[in-house]
Amino acid sequence: MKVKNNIIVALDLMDIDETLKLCGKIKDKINTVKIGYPLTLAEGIESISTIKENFNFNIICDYKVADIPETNKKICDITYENGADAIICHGFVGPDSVESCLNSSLDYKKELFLLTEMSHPGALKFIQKNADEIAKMGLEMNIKNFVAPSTRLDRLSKIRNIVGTDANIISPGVGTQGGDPKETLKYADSLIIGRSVYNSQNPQKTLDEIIKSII
Ligand code: OMP
Repeated sequence: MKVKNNIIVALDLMDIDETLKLCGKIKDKINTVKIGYPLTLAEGIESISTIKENFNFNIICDYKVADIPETNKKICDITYENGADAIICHGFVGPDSVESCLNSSLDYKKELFLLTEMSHPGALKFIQKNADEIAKMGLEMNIKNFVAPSTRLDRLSKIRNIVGTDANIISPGVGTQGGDPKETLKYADSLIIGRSVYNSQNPQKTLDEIIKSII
């Protein structure tokens, strides 16, 4: 997946018309978006194909898939069938559950991102303690795409060291959660940015400023 300007916009709005309006404003600056439960639960799984048909963006479905293997397969299959180019799954559920997502991505010739450590403060309590092992598991399973936090550059750097330079890391937490775009791109391949863009009075200008700051 080639991410234009190394920026993925998280479309965490809950209204498809508002989302399409935003996409229209930012379509020249980016080519990759992430949608998650907010939009999908509000507007349905057709949100994926609606965005695809209108803008032909790469679409990452952030469903943080975290169930038993059989259920993971159902979730991933239907998400890819509805037009997702990639899905984010959780790693803490273990290798069988992740493998099920990976197999679905291979069946549909699509991509899978493995979430290692999360960006929010609560991640310190449980997931951080196991994030290195989750990253190692992904590497052993031949997973190429990872999610790691921009809010803790030491941890992002550690996860980059584990997964290696060939892996693709996308990093949330830039902007509103405190992560710095340029510093993050020392270790990650792309930034995930939500509120700073979709809550901006002028999303194009905000993106231009971020793009300028990372050159
Ligand atoms: P903002 O904080 O508004 O920029 O949005 C960040 C986006 O990244 C949201 O869609 C979150 O759900 C998502 N995210 C995190 O913030 N932290 C994580 O650890 C993982 C994700 C994610 O998987 O995308």
